[in-house]
Amino acid sequence: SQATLEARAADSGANATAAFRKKQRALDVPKERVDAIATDALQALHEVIRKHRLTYEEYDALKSWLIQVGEDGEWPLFLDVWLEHVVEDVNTDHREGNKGSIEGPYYVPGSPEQGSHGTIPMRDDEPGEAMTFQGQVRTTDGSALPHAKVELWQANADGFYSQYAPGLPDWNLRGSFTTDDEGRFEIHSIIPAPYQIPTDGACGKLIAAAGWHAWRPAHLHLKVSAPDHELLTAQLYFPGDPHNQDDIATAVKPELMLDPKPAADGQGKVVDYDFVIDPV
Ligand code: MBD
Ligand code: FE
Repeated sequence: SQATLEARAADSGANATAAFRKKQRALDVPKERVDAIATDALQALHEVIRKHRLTYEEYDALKSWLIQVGEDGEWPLFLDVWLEHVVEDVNTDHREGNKGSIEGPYYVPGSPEQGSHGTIPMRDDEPGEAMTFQGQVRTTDGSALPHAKVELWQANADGFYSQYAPGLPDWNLRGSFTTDDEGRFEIHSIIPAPYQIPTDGACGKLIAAAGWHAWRPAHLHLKVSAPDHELLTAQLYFPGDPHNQDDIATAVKPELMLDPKPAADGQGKVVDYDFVIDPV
């Protein structure tokens, strides 16, 4: 069934392209910025070519690989895995509140609202270890933020995201929660599996050709928002995952590590995690 899993995984890259086209905003980057950024980007590449004295064989391999990334619909995957972490860094390094992390290719806005204490949409027989994810949302002066929005999306116990892998209900393991009067939330879900980026598309070909691995550690994706506050996009990780040290997407930070504890009723794990978000 590994072949089936990988074949299904390959759809994810192409689906991410279709989804991005839907949410894409107008491209209104000013001419001065395009000039400055494109000039520097090209110059950086020229330096790489000189440093490594690129052969024509390598130049042609690059051309055919770039064509393949587009044909496989994997530009969102490529960009989010290998570049977004730096974009995230330069856009959030002024913040006093919680560290965040990259959004990645699989966010879908508008997931079902579940209140302050609720269960994320999932199948009756959803495989995986039960997880209660709970905490408080505060602003940087320490006061609680009631009615803040906490969106959670995650892979299932097979490492697949709904709407990007076939055969899953549309909103499976995607939910929106609203903090209570004390800024608290409590979410019932399952612990996600580690995620292997598709190995049979162009990104997988690069990974194999370079002798890298395709793994991201198991993670939860979150967006935390409140009026007059900066949107926090984050990922949270589980201790002991072998890929916390070598995430292919370079999106792990020590501040994003969870501390799961056995649940009092013996059913799975409880994780406490608070979010502090910055006023605009
Ligand atoms: C993911 O699930 C993900 O979070 C990122 C950043 C890239 C590929 C797959
Ligand atoms: Fe992910």
